[in-house]
Amino acid sequence: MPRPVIVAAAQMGPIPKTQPRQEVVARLIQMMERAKKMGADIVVYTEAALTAFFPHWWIEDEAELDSYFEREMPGPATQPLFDAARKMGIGFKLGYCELDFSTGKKRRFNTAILVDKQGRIVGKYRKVHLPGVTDYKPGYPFQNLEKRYFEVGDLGFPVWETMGGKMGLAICNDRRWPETYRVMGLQGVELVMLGYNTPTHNPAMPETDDLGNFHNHLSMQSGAYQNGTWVVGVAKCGVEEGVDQIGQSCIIAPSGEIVAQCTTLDDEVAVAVCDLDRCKSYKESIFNFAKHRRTEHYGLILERTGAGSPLGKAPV
Ligand code: ING
Repeated sequence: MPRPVIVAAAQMGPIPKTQPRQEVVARLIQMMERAKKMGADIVVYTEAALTAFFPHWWIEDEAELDSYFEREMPGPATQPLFDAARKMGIGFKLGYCELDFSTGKKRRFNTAILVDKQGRIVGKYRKVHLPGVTDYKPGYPFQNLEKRYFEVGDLGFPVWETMGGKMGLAICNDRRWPETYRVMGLQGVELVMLGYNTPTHNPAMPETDDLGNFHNHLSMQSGAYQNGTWVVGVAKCGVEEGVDQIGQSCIIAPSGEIVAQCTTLDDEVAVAVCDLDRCKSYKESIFNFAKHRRTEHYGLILERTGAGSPLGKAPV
């Protein structure tokens, strides 16, 4: 029987690096109110939804770098978002940059949390696939220094039973890797929520610039179809601190079809009724992993081709 969850993709236009957190949170709440009016149960915000995407520039000063991170969640600037959500009875996924001191030393992560309709943080994910480099690239119009500013996520790809279904999180570059969806697919995920900051120009691979939007949707549509799950991908888009970023936030069905899409490069809410029961027909037929996957053969095939173990290191 149908299990509809109404999901809103809350796409964000640029966040100027001078825009105070409070003003950004007011933008998030405005979109939450619009989503609520459209009947949404859950609002999906983008990656690094509280600040400009600072990995695009070189930062020497530690205090400046830390100014883009949250020491607590919710903190004074984000508490109003949690209060508004609880008042409206709506859940949300928020991407932000996390300062963690739980191990006794300062650690920085590119993080996403899942908050239920009572305002409780039911899930946290830290970005695993960090693109870019650790050193400055002279001559590039902008940098990608995620490997310099963040540690690799240490929480895996969990799936939580909440708000009527099995839900998982990912962040930006994660969406390009099949393992991201499959590790959650093996846990029965029905709704993957992710955000992205993706420039229209890739200085390291300029020949693919005209394929940016295609690769964006290709990655998420494949992940949805091959794991029988809904996928919601939400952009931070438009020209942010001189970097032009793609939009086309979308909501994708387990069939791989895009059922809702943003069409501007600014704050915009797109909503769809996601019947989580539509996952079943894929999970129980063409992608019934128990019946059709042959993991015992993948190792043999890869050994024969000399490509190493299916989950191990790629050949150099
Ligand atoms: N950004 C980009 C992404 O994976 C990138 C990196 C840019 C990849 C352009 C390809 C082309 O969408 C983040 N933040 O991961």
